[in-house]
Amino acid sequence: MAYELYIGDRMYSSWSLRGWLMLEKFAIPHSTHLVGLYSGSMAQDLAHLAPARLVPTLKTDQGLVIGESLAMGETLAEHFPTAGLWPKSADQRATARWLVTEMVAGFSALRGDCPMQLSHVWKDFTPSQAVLADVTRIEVLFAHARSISGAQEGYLFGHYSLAEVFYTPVAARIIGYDLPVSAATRAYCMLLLSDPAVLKWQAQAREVTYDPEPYLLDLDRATWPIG
Ligand SMILES: N[C@@H](CCC(=O)N[C@@H](CS)C(=O)NCC(=O)O)C(=O)O
Repeated sequence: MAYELYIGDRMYSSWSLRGWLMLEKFAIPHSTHLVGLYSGSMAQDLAHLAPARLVPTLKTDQGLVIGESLAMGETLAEHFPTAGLWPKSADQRATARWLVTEMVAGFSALRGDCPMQLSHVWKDFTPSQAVLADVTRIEVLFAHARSISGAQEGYLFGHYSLAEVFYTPVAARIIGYDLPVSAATRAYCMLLLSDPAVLKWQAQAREVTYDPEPYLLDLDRATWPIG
């Protein structure tokens, strides 16, 4: 039995993207099941995995169901200890866990005001002070990670880890709403969003059309800057 991942709509489900990246980027064999997050059939589609009720949900190769993203990541790191989901160095691993857990528990203004979408860039979006504070905090955390790892550019801990998995949808929000960040943070966001796995996910996301479009804003759009 291979790992089975249940995901929601690729265009909008930031957590689903995380769940998929933690399998796809570490070459863990899996199959993917799309559930009807925006079509209304989600509860029915996930009923056989209860008490899991959100996407992503993972069913392991042993048939165990895990219904929270961080629990999925930690479990996969245990099952595949040489795959590099967490950094090897204990200090870097602790710091990566810090970044990931702060993301899982926080940035509520950014997450609430700037829902992930992978189709276009909203022009002239005016972020609230709370969103700006979240973005500043994210940049502080990135700088801290680099001070621990010594990685001046590229991946935060020198190689792709769960930190990149959890911050890829954050990068999509920063780019998709053209939020003000340093050149270094923008370059890091572009690196995450240029990943071939993310581009594959995005291409599949764009095969689906929505009417009405979720999270519509009364703003002009620019094209997504990658691809
Ligand atoms: N804490 C969960 C969050 C998952 C989550 O909120 N997923 C959203 C989609 S991105 C969802 O299933 N929403 C449906 C709902 O809230 O009913 C995790 O870490 O996996």
